[in-house]
Amino acid sequence: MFCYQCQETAKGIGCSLRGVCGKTSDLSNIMDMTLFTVRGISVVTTALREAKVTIKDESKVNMYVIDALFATITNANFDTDTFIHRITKGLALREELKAQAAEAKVALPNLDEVIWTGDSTEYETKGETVGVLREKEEDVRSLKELSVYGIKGIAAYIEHAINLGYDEIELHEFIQRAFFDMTARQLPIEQLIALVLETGEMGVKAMALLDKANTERYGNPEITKVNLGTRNRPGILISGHDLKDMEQLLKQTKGTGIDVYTHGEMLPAHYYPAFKKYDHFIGNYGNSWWKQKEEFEQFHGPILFTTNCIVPPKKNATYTERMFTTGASGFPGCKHIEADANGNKDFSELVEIAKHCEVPTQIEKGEIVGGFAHHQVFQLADKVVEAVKTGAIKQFVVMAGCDGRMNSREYYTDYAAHLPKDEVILTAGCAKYRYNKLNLGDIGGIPRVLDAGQCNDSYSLVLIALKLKEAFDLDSVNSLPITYNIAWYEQKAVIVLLALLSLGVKNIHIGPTLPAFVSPNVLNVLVDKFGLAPHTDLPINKD
Ligand code: SF4
Ligand code: SF3
Repeated sequence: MFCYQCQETAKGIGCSLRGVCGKTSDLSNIMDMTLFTVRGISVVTTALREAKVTIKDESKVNMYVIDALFATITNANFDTDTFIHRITKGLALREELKAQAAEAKVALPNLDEVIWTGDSTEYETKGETVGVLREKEEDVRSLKELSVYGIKGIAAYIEHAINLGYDEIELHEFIQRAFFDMTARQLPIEQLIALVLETGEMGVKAMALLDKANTERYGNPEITKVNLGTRNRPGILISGHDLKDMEQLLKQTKGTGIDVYTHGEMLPAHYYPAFKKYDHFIGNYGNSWWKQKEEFEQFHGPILFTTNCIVPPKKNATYTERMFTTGASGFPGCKHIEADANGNKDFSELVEIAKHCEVPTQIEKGEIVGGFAHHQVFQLADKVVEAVKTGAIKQFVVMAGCDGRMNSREYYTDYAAHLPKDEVILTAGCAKYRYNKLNLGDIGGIPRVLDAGQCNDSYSLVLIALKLKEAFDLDSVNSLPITYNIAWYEQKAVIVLLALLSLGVKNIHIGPTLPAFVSPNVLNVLVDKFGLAPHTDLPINKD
């Protein structure tokens, strides 16, 4: 195996024996083989599209690609069997597409991805040869993987939108054409850089699509106080990013005597008007994803993972048998809830288990405030602009992104805690857990930590920046008093970063380490062209 797609990769170089995340070598090879099938399918679909051939069951093919990519995101799915099933299904789909190409007399490139066949006993060995290191030239590999990781983030976001009935064919065509270009063509470095930026542009579109889906279905997020405590009834804990799952769980638990709590990235579900009507939707339990081993023990009730981040439970964990997965997520031994043909899921088993569980142990109490997505902030725009004009707010600091386990991430807590009192943090994603309980106060009623929502809601932060640019009549977002201090961990933060770059945002600082997959030459390009810098250039304010 070789994997270096996340921030916690071994020694900052790459995981080669076993993933720091818990991914085994055989699973990693099987995931590489899954990406091999995605490349093969993408080569054929793109050749068909270029020849103007209508693809049969196109949405089935598109969904296959999206799901396969999403499932390989860090901490989304640890279940090798589900990937073996995906590969078999993917190879069969590729053959169907090849038959369409033959019928329409569309020539296909003679690539391994297009012609290889084998049975499931061969997948792992084949996977060993088709991973990241198949590309020998370091800078080419670096640029390709930068695009691939961004595309994985896009795939995750559009899967949530598709679940809500929103889709854009342009995004699927882009993803598959990008894999075609990276597989069948020898793109020079300049074109690979262009592909990275195009990935960012598509990231903006994917986040806009998901924002539209979430807000049209559930209303615009609004300022909300989220309870951190518990009450005296058993509960179900829901984690991940999928709001359709959230909705279905709330509907199905209504009137059952079971409460619902969010964990990790599901916290922002509380900000949506449509979910506020459920009086058994109690609050947020616990903290960031990596605290789950301790927090799930104390929750006592069933836990539903709708997406990443899953941390493999310890062998003696008491909650493994209460763990459920759905969507692209999976964990061996945990029950997976499939959607029916209409996208409906049956969570009744969780409800039945919950009825026999102890009530959650209270681990915190009090409230936190969030819900500062674009619509809500626009309503406060006059107040915000006035505060900037009078000098009450001197600077905004965008601290969106992911959280992670490394001790070095305490930097973000210290950085936030010591920010000058006239600076305001704009956040989104699970990175917020490093400072969202610090009680940093407010500036004339504007809280100093404005949480827009999940990592995909970084889109809101972009809209807010554009609104401020307009309000101050500036030529560029780079003239605004905004510092970017982004924390990254997995591939959704990669697409957030590429989206910001594609919008022309400069001087973004990232940490707690630079990505292992960015080669020294590629880093030079990012530094020269965009002023990308490590977070260490933003020291903690010691005044
Ligand atoms: Fe290593 Fe991260 Fe890959 Fe897991 S996802 S194997 S920790 S690089
Ligand atoms: Fe967090 Fe896993 Fe990325 Fe959606 S839940 S931001 S790390």
